[in-house]
Amino acid sequence: MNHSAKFIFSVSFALAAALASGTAFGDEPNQKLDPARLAVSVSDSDAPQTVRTTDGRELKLVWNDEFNGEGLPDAKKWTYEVGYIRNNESQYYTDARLENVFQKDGVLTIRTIKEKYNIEGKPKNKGLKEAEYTSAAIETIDTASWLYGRVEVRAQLPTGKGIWPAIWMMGTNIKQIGWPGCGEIDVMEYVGHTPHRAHGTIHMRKKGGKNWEVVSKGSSLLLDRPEEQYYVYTLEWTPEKMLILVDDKPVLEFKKSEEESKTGVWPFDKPHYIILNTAIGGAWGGEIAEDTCPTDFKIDYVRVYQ
Ligand SMILES: [Ca+2]
Repeated sequence: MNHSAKFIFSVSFALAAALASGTAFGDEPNQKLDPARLAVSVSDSDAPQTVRTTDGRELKLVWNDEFNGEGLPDAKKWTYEVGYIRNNESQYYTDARLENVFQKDGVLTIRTIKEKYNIEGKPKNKGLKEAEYTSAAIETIDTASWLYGRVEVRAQLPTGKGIWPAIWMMGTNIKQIGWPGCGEIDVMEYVGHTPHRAHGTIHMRKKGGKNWEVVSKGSSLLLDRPEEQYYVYTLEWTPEKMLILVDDKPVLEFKKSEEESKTGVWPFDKPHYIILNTAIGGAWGGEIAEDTCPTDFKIDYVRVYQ
C-alpha cells in the first residue's frame, strides 16, 4: 500500500510480469453469480473454531470480527487513520464517521464519497480547508497484532477508475523504526484501472537501505467479478514463508530462504497488525473518473487463526 516513486518501477515491473503470466480463476465469466459467494456470515458462531492450512496444519481461531454489530466498527478492535496519510492520495480519511464506515447486516462497509468535507483544523489536512473525497482506513495497531498464523478476510471489492482498496499488514514496530523497515504484507490490493485482479505484494527494506529503498515482490490473480461477489483473501504465515491466497488459490509465495539472502533483512519475525482501507487516486490508483464515487468496500469478516 505504501508506494514511493523510487520503487514504483520495480513494483510495476513485477506486476507486468504477473499480468503476462496471470491465470484465470477458473469460473467462466458472464455466468450467473454463485449464491455461495453472495451470502455473508451474520452470526459470531459462523466462524469455525479451527481451520486447516493449505499444508495441512490445524490452527485455532484466536481473533475475529464478523461485523455483526450496528454502526461504527467495534472500538475495542479497530482504530482510525485520520487525514491525508500516504502516496499522495486524494481521500481524507475521516475519524469514526458513519458515512465512511459502518456495520450493517453482518457486513462492514468502507464507503468513498466525493463531497466537500470541512477539514479546517483537523489532523493531517495538508493545510486545506476542504477535502474533495472522503474514505476510511481502520487498523488494529493499538488493539491486536499477530506473529504467524492464517489471516482470512472475506470481501467484495469497490471498483471504478481511481479506486484502490487494500487488506494489508505492517509490523507494530513501525512506530520505532518506520516504514519499510517494519515490513509490509499486502494480502489484497486492487486498482480500478485494471479490474477483476487481486494483487498480493510484500515490501521490506533493502539491506543497508534508507527509508525509501524497498525490496518488493508481487503477483496477481484474475478473479471472476470480485466487485460483485465475495472472495476470501488469505495470508498463511510461518517462520519460513508467507503465502498469499484467494479462496486458497496461490497468488504469491515469499520464502525467507530465498529473500533474506538477497536483502539481508527479514522483518517478518515480528508481530504485524491489520489495516483495511479504500484509497482514491495517488501513486497507484491514478486518475479518478467523475463517476467513480461513491464506492463500497464490503467486508464480511476478518478471522485470525494460530
Ligand atoms: Ca459477517
